[in-house]
Amino acid sequence: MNEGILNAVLNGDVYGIEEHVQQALVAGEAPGEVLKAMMAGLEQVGRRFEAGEYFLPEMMMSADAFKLGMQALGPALAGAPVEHAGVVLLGTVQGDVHDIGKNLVGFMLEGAGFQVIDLGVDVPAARFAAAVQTYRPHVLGLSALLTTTMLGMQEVIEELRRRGLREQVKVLVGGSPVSKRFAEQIGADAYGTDAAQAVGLVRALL
Ligand code: B1M
Repeated sequence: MNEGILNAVLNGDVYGIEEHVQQALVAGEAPGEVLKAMMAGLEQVGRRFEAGEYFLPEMMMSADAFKLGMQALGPALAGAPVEHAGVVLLGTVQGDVHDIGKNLVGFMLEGAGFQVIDLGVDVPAARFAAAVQTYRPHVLGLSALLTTTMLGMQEVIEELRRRGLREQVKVLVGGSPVSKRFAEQIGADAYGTDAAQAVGLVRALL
């Protein structure tokens, strides 16, 4: 594990992270390994936050460092472009501003050749439904990181039903508090544990 990269995320080193990532890539480290180290850093941030050692400002600096690291890593991780495989609409549900996981899912899907339309964060159910009507995606991907906001996924599915759109789109849900059981309960088509798996699931759904 690249400790320098892990610590750059953990310490919210927004000035140093890009250099750390570039150095690792130049040294021949696999992009997937660099990403693993960045994610391990965020994992530790979460633990420190739970333990009351980190507060919102530290968590935000770490999130910013992660995003800058992703920017530096992006081209290497994406690999060669492939043919257009389908359209995926993505977003984080209402009340939730966590977007790192969602962005990673979107990034991997784009790398796999899907066209990704990202609605961003804090997206109300009505906006998801309207976007399904407008863009006619093959798959709607919903992300939530809070136990409170994951309930918003059910609202999105209900809103799709109300508008007669549910059968037109497959719904994939994900995010750390979400489970396969929860996905089944709310009537989603699939549950993804991580970004790499999400790509396989989207392929399978199509
Ligand atoms: Co917040 N936060 N946060 N946070 N935050 C968590 C999620 C938390 C677990 C921290 C903790 O207590 N240990 C906790 C949630 C507790 C709970 O509900 N169970 C928490 C909390 C409480 C909060 C606030 C309420 C804090 C407060 O204000 N008191 C607040 C809420 C704000 C809001 O949304 N309304 C808040 C705010 C923030 C920041 C803004 C500071 C920042 C987010 C910045 C951003 O995203 N732009 C932040 C961060 C960074 C975190 C942690 C540290 C990291 C999250 C992350 O990006 N992980 C997080 C603790 C942790 O997770 N260890 C925490 C890395 C990312 C790659 O993983 O998002 O899980 P993840 O995505 C994975 C999978 O889940 C999956 O694939 C991804 C890649 O493999 N996946 C999908 C995700 N979406 C998917 C969709 C799919 C498929 C797979 O298909 C569509």
